[in-house]
Amino acid sequence: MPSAPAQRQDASASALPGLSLLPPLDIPRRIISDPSLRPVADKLEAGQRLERQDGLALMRSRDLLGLGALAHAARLAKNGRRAFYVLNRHINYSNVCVNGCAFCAYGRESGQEGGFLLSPGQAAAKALAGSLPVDELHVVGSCHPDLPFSYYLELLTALREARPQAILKAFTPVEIDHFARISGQSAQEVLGQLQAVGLKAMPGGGAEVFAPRVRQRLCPQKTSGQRWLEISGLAHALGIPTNATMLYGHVESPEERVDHLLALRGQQDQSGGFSAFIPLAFHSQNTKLGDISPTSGLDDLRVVAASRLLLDNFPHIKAYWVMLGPKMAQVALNFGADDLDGTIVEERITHMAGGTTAQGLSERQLRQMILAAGFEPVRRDSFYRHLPALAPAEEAA
Ligand code: V47
Repeated sequence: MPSAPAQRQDASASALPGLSLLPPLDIPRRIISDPSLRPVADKLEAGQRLERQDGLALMRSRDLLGLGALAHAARLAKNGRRAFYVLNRHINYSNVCVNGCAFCAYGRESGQEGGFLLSPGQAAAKALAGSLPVDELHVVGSCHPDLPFSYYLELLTALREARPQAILKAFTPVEIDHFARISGQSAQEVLGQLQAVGLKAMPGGGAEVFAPRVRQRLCPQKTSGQRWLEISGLAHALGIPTNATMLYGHVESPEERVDHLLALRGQQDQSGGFSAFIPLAFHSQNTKLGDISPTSGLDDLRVVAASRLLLDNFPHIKAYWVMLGPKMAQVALNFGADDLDGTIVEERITHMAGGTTAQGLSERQLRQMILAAGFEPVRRDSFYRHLPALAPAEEAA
């Protein structure tokens, strides 16, 4: 197995990767049985960009093997057989939130039982727990009704002091929008101040589905899709790479999914700073949408595959093992995904909504999952710079 380069490269070189679209792909056509996927295969073979109707054909198809054949060809062209993971730790600083989203089991109103808030010192103590290295701190919380903007600057300062080697990947565009409102500053000013105290990258949460119809039903108080995209673009202009997500499996239609992905692709054409796209499978337990059934395996893999193919300008697609479950995440590596996310240590958002996966995984477990699925594990940092594995070499299970 080729080993990952041990040297870190210059951060600015890889923070905003140039946009590379898909080259003409070699498609094993005999695997495709759904006739509606043939025009998609034609375009991919010719190196042409997919359009809305292609996205709809993908998002509606039940030809799982055909979807996999198309997406895997795109994955091989983008990332070969590499499968990335990160030694990260999630820090949730608060769940007290003004938004009250119907899909969320994590948020609490002010004064409601189960609400929590960590002081910057308490968050730093969490970041410091454990003896293993942490390459990334993934910091998200809520739109808190009372905290001043200075809290967030103090939070990042405390985390940076606690774990100076870890990259601070913090705050979704929704939180940035909230900070701008409470501080009376522009989103650009807010981002600049956070960057000055150590913000290096941003997670992709809060995107949900951009369609106003869906937002009106699920999260009418939340930042609009247009503003979410705008703030992502502002971060990119400051050299802050960000991620993007789509929460699927609730009230959205195939058209609304495809339009969400095309809006992300359009933003990436303009600002170029998205690193990874993460499809998020809806978990309904303890939410106001508790009667919605879990997503099917077919749908999980179809969304991963359609994302890989439509988001031709995104370098990476994550199969987030917490929401998919480790087994489905392994399979997703053959359906376009090239990243499993990471060690995480403590996860709240999915688990409060009925998620049954472990709280965290060890590096060894992540590497074994990747090897057993037939891929090459690569430890990465938040900028996808390769890092040497901690664990000794293992055999595939
Ligand atoms: O913003 C909330 C979603 C997101 C539920 O950028 C739910 O690297 C499912 O964004 N069922 C948080 N999903 C998670 C997230 C994320 C995770 C891993 C990596 C990255 C990254 C980002 O989870 C929220 C929301 O969109 N969410 N409630 C639920 N009941």
